[in-house]
Amino acid sequence: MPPLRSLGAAALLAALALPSGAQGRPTDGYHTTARLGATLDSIARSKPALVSVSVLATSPGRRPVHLVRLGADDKPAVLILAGAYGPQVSSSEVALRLVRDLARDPNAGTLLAQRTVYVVPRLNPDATEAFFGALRWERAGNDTRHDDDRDMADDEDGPDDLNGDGLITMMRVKAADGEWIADATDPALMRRADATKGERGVYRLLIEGRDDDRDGAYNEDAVGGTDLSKNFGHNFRFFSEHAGLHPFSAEETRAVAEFVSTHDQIAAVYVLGMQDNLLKPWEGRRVPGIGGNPQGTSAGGPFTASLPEDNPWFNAISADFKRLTRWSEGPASAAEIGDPLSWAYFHMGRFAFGSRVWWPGKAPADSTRRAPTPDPLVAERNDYRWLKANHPAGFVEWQTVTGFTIDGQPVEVGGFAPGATLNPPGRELDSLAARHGGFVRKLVESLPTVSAKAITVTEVGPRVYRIRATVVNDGFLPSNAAIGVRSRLPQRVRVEMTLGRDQQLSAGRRMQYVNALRGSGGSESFEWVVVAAPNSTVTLRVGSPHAGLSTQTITLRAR
Ligand SMILES: [Ca+2]
Ligand SMILES: [Ca+2]
Ligand SMILES: [Ca+2]
Ligand SMILES: [Ca+2]
Repeated sequence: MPPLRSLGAAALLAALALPSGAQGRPTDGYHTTARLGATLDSIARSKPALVSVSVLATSPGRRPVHLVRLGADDKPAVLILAGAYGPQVSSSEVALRLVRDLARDPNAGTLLAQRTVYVVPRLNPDATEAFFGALRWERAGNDTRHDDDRDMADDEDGPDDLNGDGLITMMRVKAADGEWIADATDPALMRRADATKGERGVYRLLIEGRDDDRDGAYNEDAVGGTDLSKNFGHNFRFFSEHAGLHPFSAEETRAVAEFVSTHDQIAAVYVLGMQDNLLKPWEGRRVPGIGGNPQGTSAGGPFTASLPEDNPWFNAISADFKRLTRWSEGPASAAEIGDPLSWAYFHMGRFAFGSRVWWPGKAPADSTRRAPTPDPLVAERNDYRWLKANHPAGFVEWQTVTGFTIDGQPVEVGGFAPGATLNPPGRELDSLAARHGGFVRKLVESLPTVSAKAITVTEVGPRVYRIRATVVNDGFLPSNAAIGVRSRLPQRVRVEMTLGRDQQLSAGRRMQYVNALRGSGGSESFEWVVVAAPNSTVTLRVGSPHAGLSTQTITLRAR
């Protein structure tokens, strides 16, 4: 381990220092993709034996999608995937800090000699640019041009900043066909009128901006093509907004798919994104498939729920997450539609865990403004009240725009600031990353660890030897998830006996596979009978890239 005061470490610390001066800008502490790349390079230069950075893909906007590797390239690995949903920049920032903190940690060397951590910190750099521009808005699509409204013109009507605050929020305007009303308890919040309660809509609620192409629709075709958090293969929705033409139509998502497909050593995936199965673990169950046929077959269609056999492991890792992060509740998972988390589990057969990264805390109860029960705005109300108390710039109070009307009606602009419920102030990113970092270490330590133990050789006759071995998983997680046993991805634990030219196998098999060995000592025993010269050797190779490979040379003599 080089001394901390080496030039490399000093450069590393300098590169990650938050910019001083210019206080309170929402981008303080956040990294543009150019700065992200420079910072990763600086970390890699300071720890060349431990960290390497490469470019996994180039976005349609010609921006690099970085891939970081920590540790050796051929050890059981965790893949951390962040930044698929553009507005959630916090995920990239946490991923960057996870790399930094692991590279700095003097104790990580031992762990990373046996394990690999791959990190894709920002899958959608094109969309993320909207966070850093002079005009901030929640942009989900990459730079692929797309004619959202199929009027033969691309990107002709995007949002416009009507009130000049540098943010794209919402606008509301009174209209006879409006479907929205201001909430009675918190009038800054908008909700759909509930006709079953006799409520009538008053407002139209639109994204802030003009009808640039005068087709009667507002901001119907902005810049931004494919939302990469919807472009993965599981439960992909054709023709849905920003999903892309087909699964993996985007260069960036295809690169992830190719990377995982060619890296059998990846045992688990941690997605920093919009889907959660750590605060609320997936509850696997058997769902009847098409025509009553079992799911996971060609007749029954794909799985729509995780497998019940995997429940204990999702529950256990969730318990680790809650204990180590001290989070017990958070926002609900976004729908699992073309997202990287469900793809990693259902298609790639990996244990896959997802966290929402950051969210507003719990707002204190307000006795003067009692919310209705049940509350149709339960999540928004909490976020609104929390932001007003802790980060008032996160909500723009409604204000009438001067000199702009729609159908003769005045227009008000307001609502949540772009990304306000997804990205904390920059000063909180280090401690946020430390929370995730504790969990990542635990996950890396939990990977399956398979080896051959209790190898015995017995002479059962002249030149005839019986070999016994027990294949044991000393890691915490099973050697394969139940979904992985079904999909045969990643490859199962292989037990391979290799003999010399003058040796013969008279019982047992040269090569066999183990479906799944549970963790914490789960084992299976094997036996071979070999005809060979005394004191000659055979080789026993056990394991798989994601659960560890071990090779033993066994000498044939009576013990
Ligand atoms: Ca168009
Ligand atoms: Ca468009
Ligand atoms: Ca604005
Ligand atoms: Ca328009």
